[in-house]
Amino acid sequence: MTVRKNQANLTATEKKRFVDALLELKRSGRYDTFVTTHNAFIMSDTDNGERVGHRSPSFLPWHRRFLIQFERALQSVDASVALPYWDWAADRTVASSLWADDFLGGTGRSRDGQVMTGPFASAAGSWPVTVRVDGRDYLRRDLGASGRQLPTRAEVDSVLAMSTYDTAPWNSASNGFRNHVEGWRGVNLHNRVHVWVGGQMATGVSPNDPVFWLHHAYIDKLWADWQARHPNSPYLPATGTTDVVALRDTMRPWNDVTPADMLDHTPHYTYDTAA
Ligand SMILES: [Cu+2]
Repeated sequence: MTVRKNQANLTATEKKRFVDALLELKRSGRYDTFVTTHNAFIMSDTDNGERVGHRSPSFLPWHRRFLIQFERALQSVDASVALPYWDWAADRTVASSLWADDFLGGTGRSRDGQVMTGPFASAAGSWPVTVRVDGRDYLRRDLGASGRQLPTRAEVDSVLAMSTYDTAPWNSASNGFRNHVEGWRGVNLHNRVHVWVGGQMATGVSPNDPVFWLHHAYIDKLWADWQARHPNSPYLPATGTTDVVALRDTMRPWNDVTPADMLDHTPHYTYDTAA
């Protein structure tokens, strides 16, 4: 059974096996297919057109399915691996063990943002950035640049308190839990974390940085936490809405999975906490 753990509680062995599985997916070319898929959706999801992966109600079920697929790929390399999650409201500084040399490595150097430490540093030779939007082929970060702050626990709790899943017009202008957790409106949780990390994480090719998966695993957990807090609040919209994935509509690119299929995460994985 897959148990997703807080990254802060991983053992040295768990970190090494996770990193080694990432490096093997990268070496085999499978990793980059995930980067390509994510960027294609970032580029095509629009507020007034068809929208599936982002700025829409299906942001949460789409990323849940995307992470399950990625986690299965990791497990095809090492069956003991599960995606860890990063609670950025708790581990909120560059001194977090998340950014140590034995895990994801640290921030980029000032000259060009290049990550110089850890297994994903360009000089280590195992992490070429091939799916990219400019000429730079090295992983970049700018953790907490310009005094930016990660969301606080109080801000997370204010979003978890919202009882309505999503509202018309079902995009970046919406009220409700989904758009507040995604971050286009209000205190801004998910989007702000991408910006705080900087580098590729602040672009459409954000899965080039392995922290993408830990960030989204925590966003996914917040959805589960919200469901536990609001057991009578359904996914919305319930039925046919132009350009928007309703509860029982299939989602691209898989075309065999609906938001309804993704509401319960427990057939796929559980968490290390009761929530
Ligand atoms: Cu994201």
